[in-house]
Amino acid sequence: MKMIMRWFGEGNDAIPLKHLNQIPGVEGVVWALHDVPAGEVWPENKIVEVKEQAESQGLHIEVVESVNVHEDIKLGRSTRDYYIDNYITTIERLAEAGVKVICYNFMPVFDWTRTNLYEELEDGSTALFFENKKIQNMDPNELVRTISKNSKFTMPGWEPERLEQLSSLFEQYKEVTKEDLWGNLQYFLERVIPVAKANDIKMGIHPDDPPWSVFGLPRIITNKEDLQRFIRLVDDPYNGITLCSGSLGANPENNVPDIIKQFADRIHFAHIRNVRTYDNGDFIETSHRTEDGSVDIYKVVEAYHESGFNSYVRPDHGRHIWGETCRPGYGLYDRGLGIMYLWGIWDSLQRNTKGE
Ligand code: DNO
Ligand code: MN
Repeated sequence: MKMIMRWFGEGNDAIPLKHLNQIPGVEGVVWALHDVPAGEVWPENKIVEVKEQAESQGLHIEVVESVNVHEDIKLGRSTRDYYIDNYITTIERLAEAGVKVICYNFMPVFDWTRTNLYEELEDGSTALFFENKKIQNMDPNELVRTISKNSKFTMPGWEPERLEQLSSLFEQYKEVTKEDLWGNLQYFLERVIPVAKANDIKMGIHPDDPPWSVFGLPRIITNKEDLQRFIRLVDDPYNGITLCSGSLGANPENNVPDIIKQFADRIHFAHIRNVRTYDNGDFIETSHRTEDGSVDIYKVVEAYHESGFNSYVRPDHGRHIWGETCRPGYGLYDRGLGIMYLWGIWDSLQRNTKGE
């Protein structure tokens, strides 16, 4: 496992790079230029700036999350070629800076969706929560207000300028079926994957979060069958997956360890976190420990280990603990604890395999 931590950039993340570097086994940051709107080319000087900041603290920048896909590409509008060209230029510039993996998603309008960013767990810690009934009766604008109001940081996927066009986006998606979305994804991949390959950058799609349709918008990367269809759209190792145990695990029908074993050679980036699921479709993010949630994190790590996985891993989200005030899901402490849990499992599996 190549352990990395997400970092939102100077001034946009309360956690100093130095602190990330102090977590055992962390070798790099997962980053993005969060102030560049989806669809625009990432400026070279800003890429170099992040590279220099990270490297000065002994951390590499080999994984980017996310280069967001412009809505016109997902909608299949005639302007998509312009945005795909921009995407390609960004890929080339990132390759130049030494980036090896790009994580992205193909979810219409919203990225991850939760109803409360600070739901209290039994021990007084707080975590991101999804309440199924609440979302079914909710106006999407209200959700946007809740999310933006509750965070002093810009939340990736919830950028105000993108969300200003909410009603017009919803109007446009009315016409778009799941099959249309598959077609638009294929169109995007057929142009982007050859460039990624030529630049030795592996693309990893992040599954939909939650892995089902929200607000009637189509969602297509939700389970094993979808992933199977996805990898065949462009059957090339550079067309890969960011396997998120928490996103897929929000649906109890998804057997995450099994999915990992099936797609191991196409997983370029692993997000590992736990969620506790409920029969009514609610779920809450918990600590990484298997006993605390519904995803068997031991078996998740074991599945990677058995598959000879040697790519990037991040602890994805964590709870807010020890009085930390920070970006929802991205505190230092619980993610640090998560990393040590993952190393604990990994290191003992290593020893057992070697018979030491
Ligand atoms: C949820 C998170 C996501 C992820 C984006 C990637 O599990 O990892 O917010 O960052 O969907 O594009
Ligand atoms: Mn994830």
